Amino acid sequence: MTDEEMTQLAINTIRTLSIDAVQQAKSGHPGTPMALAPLIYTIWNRVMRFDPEDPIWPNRDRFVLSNGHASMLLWSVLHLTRTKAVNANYERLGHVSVSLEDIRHFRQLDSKAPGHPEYHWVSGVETTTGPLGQGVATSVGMAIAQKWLAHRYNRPRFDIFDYNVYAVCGDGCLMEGISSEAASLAGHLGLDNLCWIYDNNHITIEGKTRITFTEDVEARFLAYGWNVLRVGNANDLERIEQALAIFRKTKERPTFIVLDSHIGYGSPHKQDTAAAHGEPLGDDEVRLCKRAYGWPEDKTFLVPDGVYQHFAAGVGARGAETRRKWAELFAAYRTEYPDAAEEIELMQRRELPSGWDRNLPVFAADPKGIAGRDASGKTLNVLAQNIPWLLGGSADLGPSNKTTLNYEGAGDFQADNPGGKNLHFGIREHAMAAIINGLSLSKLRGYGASFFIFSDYARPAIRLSALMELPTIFIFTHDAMGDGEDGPTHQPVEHLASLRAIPGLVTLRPADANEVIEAYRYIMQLRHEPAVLVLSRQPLPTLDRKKYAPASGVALGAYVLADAPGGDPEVVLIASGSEVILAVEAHERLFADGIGSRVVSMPSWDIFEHQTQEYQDSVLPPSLVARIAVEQASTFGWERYIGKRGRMIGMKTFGASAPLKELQKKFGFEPDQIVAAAKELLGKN
Ligand SMILES: Cc1ncc(C[n+]2csc(CCOP(=O)(O)OP(=O)(O)O)c2C)c(N)n1
Ligand SMILES: [Mg+2]
Repeated sequence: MTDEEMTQLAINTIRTLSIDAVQQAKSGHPGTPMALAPLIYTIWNRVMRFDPEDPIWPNRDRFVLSNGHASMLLWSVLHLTRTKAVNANYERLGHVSVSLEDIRHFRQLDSKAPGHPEYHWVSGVETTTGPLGQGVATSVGMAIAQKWLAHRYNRPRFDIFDYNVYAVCGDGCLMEGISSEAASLAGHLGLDNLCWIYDNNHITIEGKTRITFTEDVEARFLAYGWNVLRVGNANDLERIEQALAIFRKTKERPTFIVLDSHIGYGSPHKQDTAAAHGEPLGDDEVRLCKRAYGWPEDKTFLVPDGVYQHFAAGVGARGAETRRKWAELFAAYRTEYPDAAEEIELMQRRELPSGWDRNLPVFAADPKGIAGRDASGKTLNVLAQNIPWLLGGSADLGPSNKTTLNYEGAGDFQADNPGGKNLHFGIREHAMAAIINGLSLSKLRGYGASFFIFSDYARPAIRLSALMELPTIFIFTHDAMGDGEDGPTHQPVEHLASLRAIPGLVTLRPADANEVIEAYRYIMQLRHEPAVLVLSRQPLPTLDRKKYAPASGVALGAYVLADAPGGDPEVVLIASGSEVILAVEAHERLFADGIGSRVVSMPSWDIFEHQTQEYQDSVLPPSLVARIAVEQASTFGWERYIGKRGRMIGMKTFGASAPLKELQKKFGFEPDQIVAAAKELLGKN
């Protein structure tokens, strides 16, 4: 067999595995894998530096399949390259990541060939994709990470980090706003390590793109500052290879390759139609496709002789050699630069450097207090100095969010200063959150910030953080009605409830400056969960921790802050954030009136629910049914803590534009109103 024939056989193996898997599953997306098999083949077998033996080797090239519905491309190539599995402790397991059995069970329970690429579930998947646009936006974070890592760790003769990032996307990805945000930023930053390949097939689910998407995409990317290339035939391997070679030589600009393709390539009745996008071809059409490829029509899930070896000789050999050289390089680097090498190793395991929490501030009791965002800014500035790879920024609200790192040498990340620790995302919350995911997937500790109200603009990517189990950090300030005069457009109501509903996401709303520090202490130690920190704009009194319980209770999610004498309260007041101080004042007044109450500070439902039942019952004794929750947010969900007989002082409407004091009065967030509710509940009014 000639080389060319072998290559064609390998490409058709990707095609037919994809076709057979979709047919067997009776669902899935065959058309795009049929069209893009040559592209995937070329990137993987001819270009990428990826060692199937170690899919988490730090200097591997990254591959992102942003059009995640074409997942069979990835399952085919991971299988054919015999990529090995690793576990959550970053140990190599010896067996293959995606077996032929998995592919036979495409989209079935427990198969390592699920419907869409899932990071964490299948080794070799660099990021979860499926929500269109997320993959390409995340790839920008990966490219930023490479630039930052190279700047910090490379030394003369030691190119420890010099990998490239490849992302494949379709019409859907490019229609989604997030990709425009991300492409605009990538162009601004001149990320020449980033290559997007656009599957220009003129088809989406509803038909031809001429019904919705007729702009000049190439001109748009040129305007973003990208180098734009075009390959007019998706089956032309030499042209694809050439375009990828141009990418690798291009400096100071990311590369955008437009690849003209035919969805369902080879299918006599479905090629170039939307019907090829998202349904099985049908038995007859499958036969006709196989005939067109010169494939045995009756064979299913066939991997012809020589195909595994062909991938082993391509990406396998190149990857092994590159990784071997890198390992040698890194060994020498470790001798010359032991501290830098140790940082790299810690980072890979998501561990913290020793002394990571030294010099954290402690705030003395102060009735005037300090805003959550200010306490956060002080804490973050200390942590970022202790943890070199903690970096991030805001979507243009740094001065308001107090997330700017202003210590000497922190610097701004820009094309000409890739070592800067302040990222400027511009007003692009959605891309920001995806980029934070990309940083985290590259093992940096990334944070992103905005007003809490705009968490909505970032939410789809935050959700993916949780799905991927990434320790990302989102810092949202102006957490309730604190920006009073800005009015209801800027006052979050349902946001806490909505984020609390995301499985695995740790949402924290601290009550005072010391709770902010403890929240950070908790967050920094997370390795597999994202966290959202919800902070006040306005000053909050710093509680006297000699009088009240220590703020370390934050690590338990909720804790008894103040209690009735003898620990035998008639009523419990549960609050988070800025409302905790109101509950404390109500508690003091109730005490003066001879009513024993308990104040529970509850910064995090999620953390609290992970405590033992015994602890939870000690904070909220089941027999104590007189319960009042106070939170400047939607009442939605609080029933679980206040029970049928409890009261909730929360928001059932949007807020209003007025000074905070007036809003607090109007909506019931005053100690007297809490006292009145408690007395009413106890029948003592
Ligand atoms: C954010 C988002 N919206 C909608 C979908 C549902 N969806 C999946 S694929 C698709 C069409 C995508 O068209 P294109 O990217 O051109 O893919 P092709 O059919 O060409 O492979 C849609 C609407 C999705 N996955 N994500
Ligand atoms: Mg398309």
